[in-house]
Amino acid sequence: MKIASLAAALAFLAGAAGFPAARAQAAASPSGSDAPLLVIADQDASGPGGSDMASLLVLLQSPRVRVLGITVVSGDSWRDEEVQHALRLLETIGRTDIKVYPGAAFPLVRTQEWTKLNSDLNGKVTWMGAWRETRHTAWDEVPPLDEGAPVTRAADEDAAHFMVRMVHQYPHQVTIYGAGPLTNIALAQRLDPHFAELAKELIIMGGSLSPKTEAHEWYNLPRHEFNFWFDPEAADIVLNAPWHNVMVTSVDVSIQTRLAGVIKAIRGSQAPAARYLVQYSRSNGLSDYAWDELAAAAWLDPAIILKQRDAYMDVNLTRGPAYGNTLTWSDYDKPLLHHDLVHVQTEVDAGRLERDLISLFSAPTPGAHDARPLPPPPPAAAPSTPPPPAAQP
Ligand SMILES: [Ca+2]
Repeated sequence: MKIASLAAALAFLAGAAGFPAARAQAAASPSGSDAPLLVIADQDASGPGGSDMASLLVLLQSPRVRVLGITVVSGDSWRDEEVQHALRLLETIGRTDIKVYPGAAFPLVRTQEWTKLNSDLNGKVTWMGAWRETRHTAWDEVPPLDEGAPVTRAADEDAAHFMVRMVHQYPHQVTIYGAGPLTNIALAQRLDPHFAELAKELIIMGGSLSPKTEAHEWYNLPRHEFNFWFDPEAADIVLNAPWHNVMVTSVDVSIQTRLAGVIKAIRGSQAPAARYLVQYSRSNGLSDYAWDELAAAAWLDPAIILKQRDAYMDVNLTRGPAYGNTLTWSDYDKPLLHHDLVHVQTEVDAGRLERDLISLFSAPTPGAHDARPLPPPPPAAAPSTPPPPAAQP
């Protein structure tokens, strides 16, 4: 791994004004200074609204980004429903030219049944995603969507094969953005051991180090984070793959943010992205942290991040209370097993993030065509399904 590449250094130096940082990244990339930033958005695309969808909009709304495809993994919800939400989002903003690739329906090893038994023995987990007790549909059952069913269909190719194909087609140019459980990315790495080294970099929302919060999801479990927890073995595979650069948005930095101001500021915008987010806003108090939005926005504008630390990172694979917890080491105490340093964001400029998100969401969607409007909101326009307090979406 290139711990401090020239591109990253240029990006941070240039990031003091607007969005020039990522242009510096592009300038140092093989694709040239004016080339779009190529990204595959891997997401547990629950919806409508919420962090999963908003983060896709961060990428889709940037004129400097070319989203090669959206790959979907079970996590916050089940894959098949998430695929439908992603398709409907693309229809809403008029970007049905971007395909949605279904990925893993289940984690590699962890099961819902084992997890339930483990919680009875070792304590409850606040956010269970697709496994939450309030969800009663089967994994392959798609309930009616609040935003209406999409008219487009998912791609025939699966997520992992698509990702492998793209890094071979655009070697060292594709950023892998992983904002769900890392199952799809792990499968791609196992399909083709050259996958990680052929990618440009990995951006992930995952892991937790020492978040300053009294929210019960982390107060007694500071190393717990949903994406790593849901598929620990996948996270282990991905964190041990030979990436050139890994940037981690952890719980520590996400909980320094709030999205209520963003939703308030874009409420008057007629842009399809803004109208979608306002209509399905989950901004209802404690749970309006920027999770995946922060990972995406900080990739585009590294100056959002005020501090980061380098660490060796892995996931606890021991079946027990700590299964799926984040592990980190320094040079002083790291194990003999091979690990590469990752960059963990630790402090955020919340005001700059808010300004960037408002600017992106309230703008027309680049490359939009034949947008399919949302159904009108119900008379008592309230968020459709308020998430549990402080749960990580
Ligand atoms: Ca996610």
